[in-house]
Order: sequence, then C-alpha cells, then structure tokens
Amino acid sequence: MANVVIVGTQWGDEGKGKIVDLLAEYADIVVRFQGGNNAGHTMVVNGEQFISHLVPSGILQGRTCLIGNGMVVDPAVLVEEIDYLIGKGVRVDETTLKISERAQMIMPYHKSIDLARERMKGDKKIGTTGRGIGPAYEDKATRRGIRFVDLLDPEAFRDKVETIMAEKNFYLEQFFKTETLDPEAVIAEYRQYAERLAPLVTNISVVIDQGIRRGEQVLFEGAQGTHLDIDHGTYPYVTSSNTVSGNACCGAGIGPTVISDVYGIVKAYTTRVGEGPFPSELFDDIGDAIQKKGAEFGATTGRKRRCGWLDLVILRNAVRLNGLTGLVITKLDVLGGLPEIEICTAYRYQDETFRDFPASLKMLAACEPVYEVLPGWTEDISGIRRFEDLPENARNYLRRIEALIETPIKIISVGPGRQETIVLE
Ligand code: 2SA
Ligand code: GDP
Ligand code: MG
Repeated sequence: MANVVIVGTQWGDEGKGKIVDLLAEYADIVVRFQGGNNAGHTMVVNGEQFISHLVPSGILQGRTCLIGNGMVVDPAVLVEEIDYLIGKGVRVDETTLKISERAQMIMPYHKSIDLARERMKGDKKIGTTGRGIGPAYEDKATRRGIRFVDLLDPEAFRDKVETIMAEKNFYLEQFFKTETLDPEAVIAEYRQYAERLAPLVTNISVVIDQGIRRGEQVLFEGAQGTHLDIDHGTYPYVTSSNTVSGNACCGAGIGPTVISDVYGIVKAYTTRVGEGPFPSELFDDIGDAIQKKGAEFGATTGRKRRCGWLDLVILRNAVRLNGLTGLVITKLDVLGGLPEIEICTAYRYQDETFRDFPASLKMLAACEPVYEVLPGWTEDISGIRRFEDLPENARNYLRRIEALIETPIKIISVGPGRQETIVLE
C-alpha cells in the first residue's frame, strides 16, 4: 500500500471507520484532516465495538495517529475519548496519538451558538450535530480561533479567551437570548485539558514528512462525506469543512505529490442524517427495512438515518471531485432478501435528463430519480470472503456499479467486523 486518502462518497457514515481500521494494518501513520467530533467512526474487532469521534481509526492497530491542523477539536471530548479507549485496553499515549499545534479548539461558546442557531431556525434548521463545528470553523476563517499552540501558553490563552468571550457573551445574551458563559470558568476548565494534552501537541506536518522520508505509509482518514463538503455538497445543508480528498493536503500539512491513491467508500445504498435534499430517499417499507437491517442510527447523536437507493449521480460526482482510484462497497449484506434492487442512474428535471449533480436546491427538490432495476438475492452473504462465492445477482449488482461509474471496486464489506471483508486483486 502507498499513501492513500479515504473519503466518504455520499452523505457520511459509509463505513470509513471500519475500512480505515482494516487498511491501517498496512500503514504506519493514520491522520484525520478535517471535521471534529461531529464524526462517529465505528470499528468492530472480535465482536467488540469501538466508536471514535476524534482519534483516528488506526488506533486499534497501534499506529501513529495524528489529529490534523484542519480539524476542530473539543478538548473535553478528546480527553473523554482517550479515557474510553484506554478503558477498553487500547494503547493511547504520546507515541500513538499526536495533536497538531495548529488545530483549532472548540470552545463552550461554539456549542452554545450552534444549538441556539438551530433552535432559532426552526424548520429551516440544518440538522447539525450540535457539537459547535460550524461556529468553530467560522472563528477560524475570521481569525479569532484559539489553537492548541495557544493552550500551551497560559497568558496568550487568557488574553484570547477574554477578548473573544466579551463578544460571544454579547451575542448569546442580546441576540440568541440564551445563557452567557463565565470566562474564568472556561479558563480554569481548559487549564486541566492543557495539563493532560500538552505532551501530545506537536507539528504533525513534520511528523508525517519524517515518516515518509523513512519509507513509512500514511493513511488519510476523511470524515463526513463528499456531499457534505462546504464547497461541493448540498449547500447550505453541509458541514463546515472540505470533506473531499484535496483537503487531505491542507488539513494535514502535506503536498499533493505525496498522495498515490484515493479510495471512495460507498455504502451499497444511500443514507443521510440531518436535513437537506436526498433525491433517491425511500419513504416506504423498503426504506424502513433497510434502516432497521442496516441499524442506521447516527454514531454521534443516535438520530435515525434517512435511507434510499444507491445514487450514481452523486457517485459520479464523488469520483470526479475526489479523483477516486478505487471504490470500497460497504454494507452489501444489508441488501440481502430484497426481491429487487434499484440504482438511480440519472435525474429527470422538466423533461430533461441530468447525469451531473445540480447546484440549485430548488432544482434538486424537483428532480425525479431515473432507476434501473436489478434482481436481488436471498442468501446471507456475511460469511463470504471471496468475490466468486457471492450470489450471482450480488456480483451483477457490483459489476453494474463499476461499469456505470467507470471506477474499479477494490474491497467489499459484508458485515461490521474487521474480518467480514472481501479484498479484490
Ligand atoms: P455539523 O454538526 O455542523 O457538522 O452538521 C452539519 C451537517 O453535517 C451532517 N453530519 C453528519 N452526517 C453524517 N454523519 C455524521 N456523523 C455522525 C454519525 C452523525 C450523527 O457518524 O452518524 O450521529 O448524527 C455527521 N456529522 C455531521 C449533519 O447531520 C448535518 O446535516
Ligand atoms: P463512518 O462514519 O463512515 O465511519 O460510518 P459509521 O461508523 O458512522 O456507520 C457505519 C455503520 O455500519 C457502523 O455501525 C458500522 O459498524 C457498520 N458497518 C460498516 N460496514 C458494514 C458492513 O459491511 N455491513 C454491516 N452490516 N454493517 C457495517
Ligand atoms: Mg459516522
């Protein structure tokens, strides 16, 4: 394996955590480059489930895990997650986990603002995870963010917190009509995180560069999915970072020439959690059955995920936007037992057929999916480890996807466990 970027091709929760954990066997360094604890990445090893929100999914394989400068990190959640992993017998220390000194910190007021804004928006809400992600990226862009490097300097930290909280409290009280926060309490709370996290804070761009010079392999772990990207997703129903592969460079501090492959994780059907357009969404018994069999609940908030058929319009978009060199199909087992499986190959809008994803939400809302219908299979495929042992109709479904989006399938996942996987040559 070379240096590979892993991204979600749909609206997140494609199974990136499982695949990163699997591929981390062949990597030395695993780095997350965007997002924060809005993410929920699930790994299942020997029947035991682990969910990580901030720590990269290479941690169970004992790899050097890096929290990139492109992330927004809630230190309270990070400390809690480190303790949760240690409690489950995972080695988490200065050798296995490092945090970029340039990563932005999520502060208590970011969470308050995120929640207050969603409340005020009513039925126009985005359906955020309420973790303060948007307000933290907002402060980064307006150059008022507080970074881990500031946490290590108590005077600079105090100065920044006092300055920014004067403004935040004004908005919380006057505009959002919600509780203000006490800067002294925030400073005292964050002092504890500083003591705990300071040994992990470093320049991760240098760590990656040194690793590559020693011949080590790096895995870049994306969070959320291509259609939640702030530029390319279903704006404004998106997250506040670039989720596409190009951001692996900015968010980890490496140049594009370091990357050799980009794998797109594709759930065998489509899900979305939160608000926003979803052309192939199902509102019938089939959608309910997929939601139940796939146990489609948010790994962070526990919200029910909306379910629908596989959408090749969005997959073609993901292939182009990420420069995908391979696909990983996950949750194929969940489709077993359905008499027929549909694939959305295009959208119809006012008597015209569209194969590219439209930018206008109005147009998206009026688009009718065009479906191709394939026969299903009844067998339980979770025990299968070779492509040729899959039922014929499952193989046909996979071959049809490959042909329609002209990108090779590299791995097929047939269950949540690390071993429940078919690797193709
Ligand atoms: P935010 O909190 O500002 O990033 O929310 C903005 C939109 O991004 C969506 N989003 C996600 N979608 C899928 N999975 C995510 N992670 C969790 C999971 C979600 C959960 O693993 O299941 O538990 O609810 C994730 N994170 C952000 C979000 O739903 C908004 O539509
Ligand atoms: P991520 O955010 O992309 O890492 O995905 P999540 O962890 O949020 O959601 C994926 C869910 O599907 C998790 O509960 C995984 O354990 C589970 N999962 C992953 N791959 C498979 C698979 O092939 N089959 C089944 N049945 N479940 C899977
Ligand atoms: Mg998830």
